[in-house]
Formats: sequence, C-alpha cells, structure tokens
Amino acid sequence: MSKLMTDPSWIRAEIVQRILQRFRDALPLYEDMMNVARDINLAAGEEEARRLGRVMHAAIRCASSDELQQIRGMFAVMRNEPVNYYDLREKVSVESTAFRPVAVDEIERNGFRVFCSMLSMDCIPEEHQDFVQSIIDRRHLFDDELKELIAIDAQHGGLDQEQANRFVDKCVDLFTRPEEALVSLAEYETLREINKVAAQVLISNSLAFNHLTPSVASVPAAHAEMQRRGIKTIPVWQGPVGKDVILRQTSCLAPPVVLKFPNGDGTFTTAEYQETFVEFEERLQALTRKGRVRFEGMFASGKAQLTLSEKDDGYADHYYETMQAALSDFPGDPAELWSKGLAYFTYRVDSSVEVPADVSFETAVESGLVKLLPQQYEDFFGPAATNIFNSNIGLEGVSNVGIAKPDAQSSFETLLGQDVVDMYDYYDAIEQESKRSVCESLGIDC
Ligand code: OOG
Ligand code: NI
Repeated sequence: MSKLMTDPSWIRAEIVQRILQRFRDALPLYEDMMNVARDINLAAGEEEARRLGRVMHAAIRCASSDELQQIRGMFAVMRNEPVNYYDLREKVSVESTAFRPVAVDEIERNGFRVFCSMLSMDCIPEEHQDFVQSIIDRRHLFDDELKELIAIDAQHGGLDQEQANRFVDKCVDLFTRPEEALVSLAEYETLREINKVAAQVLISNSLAFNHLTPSVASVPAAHAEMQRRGIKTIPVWQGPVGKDVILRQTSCLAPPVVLKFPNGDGTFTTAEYQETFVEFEERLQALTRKGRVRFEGMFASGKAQLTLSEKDDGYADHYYETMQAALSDFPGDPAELWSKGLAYFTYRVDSSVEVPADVSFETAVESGLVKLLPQQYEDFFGPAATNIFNSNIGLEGVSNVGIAKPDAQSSFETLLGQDVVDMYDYYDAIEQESKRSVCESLGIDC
C-alpha cells in the first residue's frame, strides 16, 4: 500500500461514526444504548472501556447472489473478509456470513464487522417465487460510481483520500434506510404473508443497517439496566449462562419509522414500519472445534429441557437456571480448557519465574512459566442470531423443514464467489504463532 492510500481501518471507523450519528439523531433509544454501554465499560476500567469502544457490529440483508458478490467487493475495500457460513434457513429463511477484519492488528485498530444474510429462495413456496423474484429484480444497490471505486481499490490495492471519502459517502447512503419504499403497501403486505423476512429484505432498495451494536463488558448488566430503564428487551439475554465462552447478546426493539410506499401513479401512501433494534454484545473466549461441539451439545440439551415458553410468567429465571445447569459440566478453568484442547489461547512468558532445565512447552504452561491468555471470540453464534431475528421479526413457529442439504456451505460459496474463511483456522494460526514465539524466547523446540 503506497503512502497515499487511505488506511482501511479509517474507512471502517468513519462509516460506523457516521451511521451511529444518524441513529442517535433519529432514535433516542440509541442515545440510551450508548450511555448504558459507556457506563458498564467505564465500570470495567478506563483501558477496557477504550478497547471496547472500538468494537461494533451491524447487520445487513441482501436478496441475491449478484448482490452478495457486490457486497463482497465493497467489504474488500474495508479489508473485511467473509468469515464462516451460518445456515439459518430453517428458522429464519436466510444464510449468512460475517465480513470482518482477519488480522489482529486490524481488529485492534477498528474491529467493525457486518453480519450479512441472504434471503434463501429455498424458503419461498414455489407458487410465490416469481412474484418475489420480480421485486428482487427492481433492486439496484450499486451505482456506477460505487462500482468504479471498488474496481479502483481492487486494481491499485487501496483508495486515495479523495476516493475514500467518496466511498464512505456511498456506503453510508447504502447502509441507511431511504424514506421511500421499493414496494407498494399492498405488495409489502403480500410479501409479509409469504415470508416476513422477505418483506423486510425487499422493502427498500438499500442495505440498511437494522442495528449497530456496541461491545460491553457485561451483557447481563446491560440487559438488566435496559429493563431498569423501562425498555422492553427480548425475554432473556442470549449465549452461555455461567461460562465465559463464545458470545453473549441482548436486544430491544426501536420504535417504528414512517415510510412512503409508492402507489405507482407518482403518489405515496405513508405507513409505519418497524425493523431497527438496539443490541449489545459481550465477546468472550473462542472455543476450538472440539470445544464447540461439546458446548453446543450441552446448550441444545439445555434448550430441550425448558418446560416454560417465552410468554409464561417466570420464564427468564427458569431459562437461566436450566441453561446454567445444562452447561455446568463444561470446564471453566483455563488450565483445564487448555489441557483438553477445548478453547483457544495465546501465551506469554512470566519473566518473574525462573526457567528450569529440561523445560518443555507443556511443563512451562503447567508450572506457570508460560501464562495462558484467552483468545477473544470474533465471530457470531448461530443459535443467538436466530433468536435475535426471531424475536425482532416475530417469527416464532416458522419452520422451513426439508431444506437441509449437505453441501449448503459450498453452494453458498459458489454464490459468494469465494470460499469463506474458516474461523478455526484464524484462531489456530494466532495460537500457533504465539506458541512459536514463546518457544523461541525460551530456547525450546516445539
Ligand atoms: C441479524 C440478526 C443477528 C447477531 O448479532 O447475531 C445478529 C439480522 O437481524 O439481520 O445481529
Ligand atoms: Ni447483531
């Protein structure tokens, strides 16, 4: 990258700041959210608050593989790569990936990432597919200028400041909901009857962020604080109860906005539309594939043991107790997580401990000469994402059965135009590099 090129982390930071400002101006709830996040993070310490202040995520939904490929090109300008495949078709009619920086120092500079879902035609009944497709065909998200800027970046390996400014302007527009809907009110209502997710995706010609989420030091604290302020959250916060692994999240609906639905004769019908929500995330330790399989088995068995449903009195207490019990056998101690290969770490030599003769990497860890530092999880959690979709759109009871396919990920990768990064490779490479450098400094082979 030449000196004249703009730092991609500047582009990420600028987009977040500008859209967050728009959300704060339009929705007082976002002001509450940022105040709650700031208070919780400051309580965790100044340093922690600064670190957490740099991490945010958003979500977008698209409607076709053409759109998905253009989105991939746009995120490449920000150096956000598609990581992981999330098959959420059964419950929420989409398949997803997350565009995020894949270098630790990039995340450190600005960790902004975007969960990106594509509506799956597999979930639209055949008799409605032509209608849905006719609306998808009306969308034109990327204008010539944006396409040109993406091409310049690909060709030159970066954008100069003037180009980067134009790119940011274009992205901010694309990520903001236009006042004018793409469909008439009648079409919107027909879409809702066919599939509520399709109705949200296709309501406008945009990739509007439906939320912008700050990282907090404690999601249970953020959840309780929103409720204390009289704000209605989802029934229970999502993620591990009692174990500091993967990710916790909670959310609350924002009030509806007024949109103009075209009548087709140059006039409009105005109506309220609700989509935006507020969300908090708490990033915890990344698990290995083995750890994840074990953990998700316990999580699913906890869910299966629930005897109350969300609408019942006492659901929240029942949920937390049941889930905590179901996860209680999952190790919480770093040494045990490490020795069983369940979670990812980086390593640091404790220089106050004397290096014994004949030390091996394993004995160095066991003796405390090498300290275990948990690696932060940088990805998403499918079951939580599903529940957040569900409670925000009101999809309870939806089940697109019979759509499972063994090669779902590779079909998605074909539509995307590249393979997604496997998150396990990302964490594993960081762990291996850290191990190598610790062994080198101790003068041992490993
Ligand atoms: C995405 C919902 C999932 C998360 O953080 O897991 C999500 C959406 O509603 O498009 O935001
Ligand atoms: Ni989210």
